[in-house]
Amino acid sequence: MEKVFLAGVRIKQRRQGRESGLEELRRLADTSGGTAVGESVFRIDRPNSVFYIGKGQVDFLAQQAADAGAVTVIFDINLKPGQQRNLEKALSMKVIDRTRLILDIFARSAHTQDGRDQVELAQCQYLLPRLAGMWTHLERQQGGIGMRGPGEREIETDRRRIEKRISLLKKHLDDIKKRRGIQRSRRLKLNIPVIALCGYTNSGKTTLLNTLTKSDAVARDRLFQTLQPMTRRARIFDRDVLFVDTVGFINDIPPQLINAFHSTLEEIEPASVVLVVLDGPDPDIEMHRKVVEDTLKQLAFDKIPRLYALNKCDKIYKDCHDWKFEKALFPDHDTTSECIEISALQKVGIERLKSGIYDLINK
Ligand SMILES: Nc1nc2c(ncn2[C@@H]2O[C@H](COP(=O)(O)OP(=O)(O)OP(=O)(O)O)[C@@H](O)[C@H]2O)c(=O)[nH]1
Ligand SMILES: [Mg+2]
Repeated sequence: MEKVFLAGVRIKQRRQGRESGLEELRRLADTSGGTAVGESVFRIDRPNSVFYIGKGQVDFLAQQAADAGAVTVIFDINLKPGQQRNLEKALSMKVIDRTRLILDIFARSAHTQDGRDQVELAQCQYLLPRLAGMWTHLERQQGGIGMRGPGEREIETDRRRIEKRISLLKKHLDDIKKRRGIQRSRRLKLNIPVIALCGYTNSGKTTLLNTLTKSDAVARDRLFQTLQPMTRRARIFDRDVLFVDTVGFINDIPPQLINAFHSTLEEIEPASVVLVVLDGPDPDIEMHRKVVEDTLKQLAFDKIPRLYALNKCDKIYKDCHDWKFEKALFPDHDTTSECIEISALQKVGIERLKSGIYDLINK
């Protein structure tokens, strides 16, 4: 396990509700194979162009991370290539930002060729503007004398290689997009309602898909287990339906990933119902719900009727008799979307959920 130091950054004025801790960053780091040996949260007025955080904070961080024996510092914000480079120099350690960390997890989770191509495209796009900086590092390590010339040439060669790779991958992804489009229109012709399971990563989408369709897709307690959409047919009372499992959402999703995974997310498009799966006991549930809603809006899927499943309620209530099974509405909610308490794992509340779906598809 790689020893990592977690660095959170909070902008002082931008305090929205409960300030979330570094719990998610720790989970992300853990999923990508790191062990957190220490952490600090830095409060700043505004990001600075050199290091993002202040110079004094950088010195403090360098000391803390070194004392903890870390070899890598992971930030919970996105850094510009220059900031990342300056931080690596100042800290004498590898610096990973949020996008790079998430890309790394996606790379580990991509088990199909399509998934690997999607991740590689996102990684290439992330890498391209950072190439020049990588050479600076090498130069520093090797003394720099006489290195500039060939180095610059090497970067040019690398850049061209990566650009070529990007256009090849884009072509692959176009083909995937077409293929998925054909499959989708075939499904549409069947005239079977599609129910898309969407939600924050690790909320239990795949577990719910398994429960609803009696399948055995891999569900695990790790972030971004599912990268490829999966469609399963099932019956709800007298109607055939298709459930689609989708890639999980996350706060501050790297733009490169949205682009690369667009064909995956297009599977939500033909849905009659978006079933939003929420991790009920998670203290960040409000943030999760907001991220899901914002992402659906960004993808222009916010007009599709929505139903909420408050999952993992077995962790909230001690036994099944305590369950309210209310079709609770969120306090600040402006629509009449229902929220049904369920446990995908213990298979509780599933009939009620099915009734909710049934009502929506028969509207
Ligand atoms: N206690 C409890 N755990 C659950 C429930 N549903 C899912 N889980 C657990 O939550 C973890 C994540 O479940 P997944 O179904 O893989 O979640 P997901 O939303 O598909 O996650 P990604 O594909 O990674 O985005 C697993 O360890 C599940 O066993 C539930 O109702 N109760
Ligand atoms: Mg999943």
